[in-house]
Amino acid sequence: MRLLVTGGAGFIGANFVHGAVAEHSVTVLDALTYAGSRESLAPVEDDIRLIQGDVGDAELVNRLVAESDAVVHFAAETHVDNALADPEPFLHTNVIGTYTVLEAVRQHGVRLHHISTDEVYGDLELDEPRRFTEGTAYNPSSPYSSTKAAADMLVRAWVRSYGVRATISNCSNNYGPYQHVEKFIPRQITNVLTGRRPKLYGTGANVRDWIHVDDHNSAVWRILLDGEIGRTYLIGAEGERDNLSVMRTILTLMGRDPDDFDHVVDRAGHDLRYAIDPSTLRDELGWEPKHTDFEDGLRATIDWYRNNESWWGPLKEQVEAVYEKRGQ
Ligand code: NAD
Ligand code: TDX
Repeated sequence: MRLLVTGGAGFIGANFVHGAVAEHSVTVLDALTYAGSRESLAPVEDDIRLIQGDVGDAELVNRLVAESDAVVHFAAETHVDNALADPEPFLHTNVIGTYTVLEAVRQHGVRLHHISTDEVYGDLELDEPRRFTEGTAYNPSSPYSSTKAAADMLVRAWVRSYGVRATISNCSNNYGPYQHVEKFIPRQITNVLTGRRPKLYGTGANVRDWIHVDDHNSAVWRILLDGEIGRTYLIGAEGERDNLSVMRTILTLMGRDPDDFDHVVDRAGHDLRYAIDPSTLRDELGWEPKHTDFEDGLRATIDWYRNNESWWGPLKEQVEAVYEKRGQ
């Protein structure tokens, strides 16, 4: 296939591209914002075409979509804390960017897979048995999740109104190599590696449902190849953990005292718990996650950050300076 991967220089997109080049011809469209980097695509740089550009640039997107058999749309502004500080880029990239992709795939009849998040469903209580399913009502809490929800709604409307051939997936929290050091797990690992104390928001009771990035991407492939047009699939690996436990596990795996971290100012409107019921994907498309041992996955991720300081080192100071200003 000739694949157009938007946001392919970001965390999940780059891991996706690394796995795609063996069998497919890949064009990456990425604005190379602070969150994207050429270095993330260095292992495959000779095998891909990387176009630096904005997913909201209709002329450019139209031209690239016309040359493609399928689009996998990862490009987004993704960090909740940044969205709280300045929502505008989230409106542009997540909403207008998705609209621009939809108009182009509509014009050229190209298959689209739209990447979304479980955060569109809002949050759950800690003790409720319910998990998110494909039928859960949208109830986003943050400027980030509301723009992702808006994008999902546009995709659904373009399928129904214009017959666009699209699928959507809503995945839980990813971890693994090439994740920006602004995010929870890489931030704590690189704090330890640079002699800083890790930072936990509030009490750390918030629960996230962790999945290894390779498992997310293997699910995306299942949906792209065999998913039913118009459908939404939830992706998760039954990996619920509270932030305090994850923090203590990282510290222990890095040979530190598990309580050697700071409690910092909590996030405004902080979603309490996310949890995905992945049974539809498993039962209908036969997908299974491979990285089922979270500690093993974390250990390998810690090793990756230890061995790739040249990738994250240049980003670290500035990220921590911004957090420090916010008291986090
Ligand atoms: P990321 O922030 O690491 O990467 C985003 C990429 O998009 C970057 O390379 C950036 O340069 C690019 N980009 C941003 N604005 C752009 C624009 N206007 N035009 C073109 N490119 C632009 O994000 P990620 O964690 O890899 O997330 C990828 C997708 O997966 C997003 O849609 C996100 O909502 C979704 N998602 C992420 C997670 C997670 O845990 N990280 C979980 C579920 C869903
Ligand atoms: O330093 C920190 N300390 C801390 O306690 C940071 C950066 C975060 N946290 C907490 C906040 C969350 O409860 O850890 C949890 C995870 O935080 P993030 O890594 O910012 O992820 P989250 O807000 O859960 O959103 C992520 O998963 C869903 C991605 O950033 C989104 O793009 C994705 O859609």
